[in-house]
Amino acid sequence: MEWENIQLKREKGWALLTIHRPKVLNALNRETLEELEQALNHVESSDDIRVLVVTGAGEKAFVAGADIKELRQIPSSGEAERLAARGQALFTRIEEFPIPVIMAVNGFALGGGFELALSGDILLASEKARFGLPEVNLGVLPGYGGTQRLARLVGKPTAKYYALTGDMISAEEALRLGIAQKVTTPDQLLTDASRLAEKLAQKAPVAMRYIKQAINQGTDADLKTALRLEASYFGVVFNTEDRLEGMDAFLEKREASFRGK
Ligand code: CO8
Repeated sequence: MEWENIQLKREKGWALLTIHRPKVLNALNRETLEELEQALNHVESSDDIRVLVVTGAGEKAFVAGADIKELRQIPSSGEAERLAARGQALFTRIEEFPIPVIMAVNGFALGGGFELALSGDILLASEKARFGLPEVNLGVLPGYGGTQRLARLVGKPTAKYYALTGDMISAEEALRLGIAQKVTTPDQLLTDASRLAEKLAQKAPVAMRYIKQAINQGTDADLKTALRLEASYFGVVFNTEDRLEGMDAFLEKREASFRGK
């Protein structure tokens, strides 16, 4: 499928989604949000795509935020609130997406770009990646989930520090804070992301979907409720053909071949 501001490339078992507005460092305007939604619909309806990798076009930026030119022209606070809610819903959809989403952060991931990166499951960063919530410098606040997802990830004081100062976070610091799971050279980033995508594409799809759900939903609940949820998902996944295949493959000393059923 063809879009103006994003590209979707299918690989074997996974797909690469590139935000492609290099002239504005891949800033997210409404049209790009709409196209992202369409691309997610497409990926979700393709059974053979088991992992999604998201990156930014060019060498400089993942996504440098919401499109400030567009933000400047929003006519009313009601309209601003609606746009914030729309972006939040899109990023929540990514967080809850039924397949793993790997964020391959190649450069600036600022404002809405950082918020997009925080909605993925695994974040690989180039040494050149720079994360930050500079909205405070524009007189606004992070409106696509940044205040909440960053605080839940790194704790309230650290999230407040970065949201209040707008300071950028280096790749190394992001790794230390648990924002990034791995840092790699710029040249190696997409190779590492594709290797990881290939690896995950071999795992049991239904199990991966419920692992994501158990962690996402369980960490928002108290421990007892979360453990009940985990046991109930265990029961659901136990009922799949892939569970028999995985256990048989182990006992027969061969590679499992999962069908997502
Ligand atoms: N929006 C629009 N254009 C942008 C953006 C952006 N976020 N970021 C960069 N650009 C454009 C620049 O205007 C410039 O365009 P031109 O060549 O026409 O002048 C081009 O991209 C290249 O950028 P720079 O020349 O600035 O490149 P530098 O290497 O000097 O600087 C930076 C790179 C540091 C990334 C710098 O571009 C920058 O600070 N960008 C803005 C970062 C920012 O503030 N992001 C937060 C935006 S607000 C936001 O994300 C809110 C999310 C919640 C919204 C809720 C909805 C209501």
